[in-house]
Amino acid sequence: QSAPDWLRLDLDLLLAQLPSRPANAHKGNYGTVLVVGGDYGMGGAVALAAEAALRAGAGLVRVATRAEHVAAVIARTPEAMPVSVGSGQALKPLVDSADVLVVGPGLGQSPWSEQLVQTIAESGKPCVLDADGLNMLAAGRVLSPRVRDNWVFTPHPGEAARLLGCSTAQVQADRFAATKRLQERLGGVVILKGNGSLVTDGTRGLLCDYGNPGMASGGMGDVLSGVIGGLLAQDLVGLDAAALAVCLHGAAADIASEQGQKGLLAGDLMVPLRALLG
Ligand code: NPW
Ligand code: AMP
Ligand code: MG
Repeated sequence: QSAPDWLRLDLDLLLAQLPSRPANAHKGNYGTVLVVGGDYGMGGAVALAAEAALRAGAGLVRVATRAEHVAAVIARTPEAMPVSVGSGQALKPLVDSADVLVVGPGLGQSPWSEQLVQTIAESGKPCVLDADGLNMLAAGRVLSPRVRDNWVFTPHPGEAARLLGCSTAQVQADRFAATKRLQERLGGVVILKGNGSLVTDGTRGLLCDYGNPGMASGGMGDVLSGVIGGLLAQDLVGLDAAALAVCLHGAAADIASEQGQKGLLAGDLMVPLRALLG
């Protein structure tokens, strides 16, 4: 696939395909997301992903993280349900009770992180793999996931370079080819993030040109992974969830940047995200 084959996404068309909620809807209709991550020093990443999954419309959101971060997640988003997990064994019942997993934001690459990712790889559940989840896969520290067709991988160019064993500059020199190669290696749906995020499931290539350089700040990718998880929990298929999520994320940042791009925070996307979903 070369650039002309990649379809430019339109947020309004994507939103028109989302069903509205029936009068008797309840939270059980909109799925349970489990966000896994937040090693020491990075509890904010899971807090952002969890809140974003709720803002994208998930019915329930749980968080598996370090004990040190539980109180902070509740303080930021009391609607989310954080649990401290010390091992892969402790994570298993949370994985079993979730519909969708969001794995990697702030996860780190410690033995603790490795155990958690391994439990997830063996679960067969739909999964958004981001950040350190991708880094551990690139480093060969995770067994091949049992099923990958229902996974969404969300590398930024640095993570993509680690997965492909090349430099960030080589990824950026031909982002279309890099995205295609990643999908061939990983399966599922791949999003190569950055200015003009690319999305493919190996059959269709999609290009998102929403978003702006105000998004070059910590936590933005963590919000995207939560939005994808929240949409998957509402039964969107992988490619549709990925396409809608990148557009919503970029468009929310465009709205939030009307007051200026410098100083835009990842948390500033939450309110416009909700407004866009209607
Ligand atoms: P270079 O230098 O150009 O070769 P890392 P991270 C590249 C968590 N966070 N265009 C660039 O490489 C995350 O979830 C927690 C071009 C850059 O130096 C992770 O778990 C937060 N290049 C963990 O931190 C908030 C690009 O990648 C390198 C690029 C580490 O994740 C922050 C940086 O990537 C963060 O989200 C682009 N568009 N984007 C929290 N509040 O808790 C990236 N690169 O080394 O993978 O580090 O992304 O910060
Ligand atoms: P991460 O590096 O994982 O925090 O992800 C950053 C997020 O912000 C991704 O969704 C990128 O696509 C987005 N982003 C960062 N910089 C830009 C930019 N200059 N233009 C558009 N989107 C950007
Ligand atoms: Mg990231």
